[in-house]
Amino acid sequence: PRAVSDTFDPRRWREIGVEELGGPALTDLTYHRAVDRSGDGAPTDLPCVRIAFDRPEVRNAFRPHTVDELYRALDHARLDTGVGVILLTGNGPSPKDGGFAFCSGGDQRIRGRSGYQYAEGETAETVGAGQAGRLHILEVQRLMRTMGKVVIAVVNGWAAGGGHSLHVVSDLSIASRENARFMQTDANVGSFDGGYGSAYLAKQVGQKRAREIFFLAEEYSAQDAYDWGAVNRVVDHEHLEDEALAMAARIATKSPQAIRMLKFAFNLADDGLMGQQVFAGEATRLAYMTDEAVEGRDAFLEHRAPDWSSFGHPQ
Ligand code: S0N
Repeated sequence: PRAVSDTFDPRRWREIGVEELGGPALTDLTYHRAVDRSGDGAPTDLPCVRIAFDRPEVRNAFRPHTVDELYRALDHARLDTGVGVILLTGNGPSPKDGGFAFCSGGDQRIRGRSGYQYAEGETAETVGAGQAGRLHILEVQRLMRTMGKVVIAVVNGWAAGGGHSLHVVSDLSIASRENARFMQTDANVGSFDGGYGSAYLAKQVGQKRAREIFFLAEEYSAQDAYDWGAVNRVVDHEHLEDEALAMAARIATKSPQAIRMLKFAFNLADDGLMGQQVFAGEATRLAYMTDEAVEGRDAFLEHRAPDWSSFGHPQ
């Protein structure tokens, strides 16, 4: 594949095309599967994908169409049982000025009074009423949060506004020592993420620090983010994706079920009843695998009373 960013090694990836993804070709993102090309034959897939914002000329700001594509790619990765880790990052640097960005949040050029218009050039009047003014980046946040796979934010440049929130909601974050920069600009532009972007950030860095990050909207570095507990690792820019792939490979050596249950356990208390629902759904799925649950199903289908006698009452 073509090199889509300065940290991208084409030998380590293959592009996931529309025949695999389904639907129209991606315009605002790139989507790749990690591969092992060390053997003699065809490359073999590794359990990791790379989803990257591909609008470097606007610091990888997302428009509604970008968000639609992000949801599609994330859900495709969720459904692929061969994938355990999703790297979320930004392509670049910008061809205009060489600037680096992970994501700078909502595209302010197309923000209407009722939210974000569906596409550049369109207005609330030219799209269907149900499509105008959506803030469906929050649906993406929920998908990242509730998918039983590990999402790693690979912060190669600016993480600002809604881009900052995407890093916050990711399970892990790795940041470029030289180019990652963080700023929560929501209050600069009269926009606010009152959900995970702020309240969950406070869980990570503490209330005073989170309020400072939002109320002052000052720039902070990868090292600051590390010191405050907001990123896991700070690495040299040139090794950023190597480190991300190494982390993904290490996670791939772990029990997928344990990772999934742990992620939902970490989420549970902060996500309230929704967190309990997601965790409990997994408990039910595991219970279905027991002879006891099979007896309950079979008894119903065979029109007889269930016989629980061989299962006892666990201590
Ligand atoms: C990222 C910043 C700090 C980078 O500064 P730098 O390096 O000086 O570059 P610039 O010269 O400013 O930018 C280069 C070019 O890119 C354009 N551009 C940058 N960001 C955006 C953007 N977000 N939208 C549109 N264009 C952007 C610049 O205009 C420039 O273009 P040219 O060369 O043509 O002039 C700096 O760029 C910056 O501060 N950017 C804005 C960051 C921002 O305020 N983002 C929006 C914040 N709000 C949201 O994201 C809301 C998101 C949302 O949907 C939401 C809603 C409800 C609840 C939750 C959320 C959520 O947060 O997820």
